[in-house]
Amino acid sequence: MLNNDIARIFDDLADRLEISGANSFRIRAYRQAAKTLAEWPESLASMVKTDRTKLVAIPGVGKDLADKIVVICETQSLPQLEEIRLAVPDGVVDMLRIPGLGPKKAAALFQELKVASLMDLKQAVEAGQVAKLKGFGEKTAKSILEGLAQVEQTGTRAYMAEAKVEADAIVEALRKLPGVGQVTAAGSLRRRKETVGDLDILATASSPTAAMDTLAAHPLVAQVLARGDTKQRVRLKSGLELDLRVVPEESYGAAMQYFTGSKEHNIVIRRRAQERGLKINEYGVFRGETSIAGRTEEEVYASVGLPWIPPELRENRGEIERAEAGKLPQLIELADIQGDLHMHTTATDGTATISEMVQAAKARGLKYIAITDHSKRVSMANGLDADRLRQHWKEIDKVRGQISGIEVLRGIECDILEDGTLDLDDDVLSEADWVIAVLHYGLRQPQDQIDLRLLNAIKNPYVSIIGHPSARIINKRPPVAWSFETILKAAAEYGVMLEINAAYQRLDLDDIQAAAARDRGIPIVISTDAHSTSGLDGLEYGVYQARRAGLSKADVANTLPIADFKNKIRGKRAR
Ligand code: DGT
Ligand code: CA
Ligand code: CA
Repeated sequence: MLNNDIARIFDDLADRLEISGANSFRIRAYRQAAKTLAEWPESLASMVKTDRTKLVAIPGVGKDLADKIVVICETQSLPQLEEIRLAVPDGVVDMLRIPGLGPKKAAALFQELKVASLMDLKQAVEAGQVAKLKGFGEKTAKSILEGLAQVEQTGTRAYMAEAKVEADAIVEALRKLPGVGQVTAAGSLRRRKETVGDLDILATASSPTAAMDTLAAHPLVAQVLARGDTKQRVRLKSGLELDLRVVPEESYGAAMQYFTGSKEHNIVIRRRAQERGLKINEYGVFRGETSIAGRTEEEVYASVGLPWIPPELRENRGEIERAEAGKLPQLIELADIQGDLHMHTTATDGTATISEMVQAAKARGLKYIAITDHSKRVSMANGLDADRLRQHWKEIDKVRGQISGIEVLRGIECDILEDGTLDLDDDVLSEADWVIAVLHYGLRQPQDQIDLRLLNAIKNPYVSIIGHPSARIINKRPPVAWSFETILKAAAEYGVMLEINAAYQRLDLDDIQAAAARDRGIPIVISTDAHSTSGLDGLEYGVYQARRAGLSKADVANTLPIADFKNKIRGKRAR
């Protein structure tokens, strides 16, 4: 049981309780616990084994929750969840994935129309039943139908970050096996796509049978779906499916190239091979019957006249032409990042104090950070008004004096209100070192209003950056209806930076948008938006997205030394 799996059970429980109309206090407690547990740095399963009395020391975890965590770790399930599952079936919970369809509406659909799956829902909308339901109407029915289409497109893919944790565990288990040589996760995971459909693991092994047996017996695996001599497909307990292919040493590079994809990239590579009288497949590169390459990916690319191409770029978005011209970018790496400019503390909805966050950032080798708690509009997260913010900054100053070797900027994550004004006045914003402006509310406003809000923020002299600019949540919430071009132009003109928010459910800007921003000369900042000390480890996901965007170190402002970074902020204010 990974912490994420445990967190998911509490989230699931909260969803079902909410649909069944339970006490909102309990629901909130489960949700808050899910969030805390997902980010908890220690393995809960090992805590249960070694010292379960420590569970209650986790913020928001009382005796009742601690007992539940123990039961989950010991039985892989929770009786309360199984019980409520009978009253609120999975198909009803699925409906919550539709934007704008909350627990109350899901409950009404289930109780009044017996809608118990997305398919039922579609039929009910098409039969006109939903529009007639009290509290729904034509407009809601139409937006549900749009939402259904969106869920069908994106709903079933797993977050790459979650899939990677599982893939890493399985790769490691296979590597330990005697007779196993190389093991790598290929496919969309290796390309660091934000979501993955399934996992594709490649290995070399003296005994494919032993490798497949090890996979089948792995604790993360729920079921073997198919098995051949060198190939096995399994379903993990998380629901994700995984293909293991055992390949010969001399084919390893060819198999990696083939199964890393993308399909679109590989089509062009295959065409280049044909033009050279060669044939490429997962076993190697062949001239007639003779294999001329296949042991390494470098060999495979060299056989079609190309340098090795980083997996993150393999989407046929111009990388092959760039490789041919010797113009592949030197992609940014995690080690290039010197600062993290977006994080929360216990002052609002974080779980660690200022001092703990600073220590944790320093321990991770960061040279500077910005503490950016919420502004007052985010009342659910105990957002700060001007007085509390000034008090909070004093606390930051105190910590600055106590911890050396890392610079701490006094920041704020300031909401851009529905009418386009900022949640805090200029006089207090002018005292900040770093102001992140963000959209949190009114995300369904029409394009004109969204653009107006973002433009107002960009024009404000004290706003340094727009955080999670599109406000999307992957698989859950679409981007705002902005005119991205308009926003880019304004950001470039006013010297406002744009964030790649590294939270793996956000990754916002996305890869294509970040590349467009870079093309306009807009500095990108990759930040974690950490709500806990372990949240600071999420930087890697933002870096992957930046690499997919083709960004180099020079395109990302928080690779700069602090003095240069500060000059960029000052430069903006001077304009
Ligand atoms: P996913 O799983 O939907 O996130 O995306 P991928 O890219 O991992 O796709 P997947 O798992 O279907 O296949 C892994 C890679 O294997 C894919 O990127 C390219 C290669 N591949 C799979 N099937 C075919 C095929 O029929 N033809 C070719 N050329 N390549 C294939
Ligand atoms: Ca895949
Ligand atoms: Ca696959």
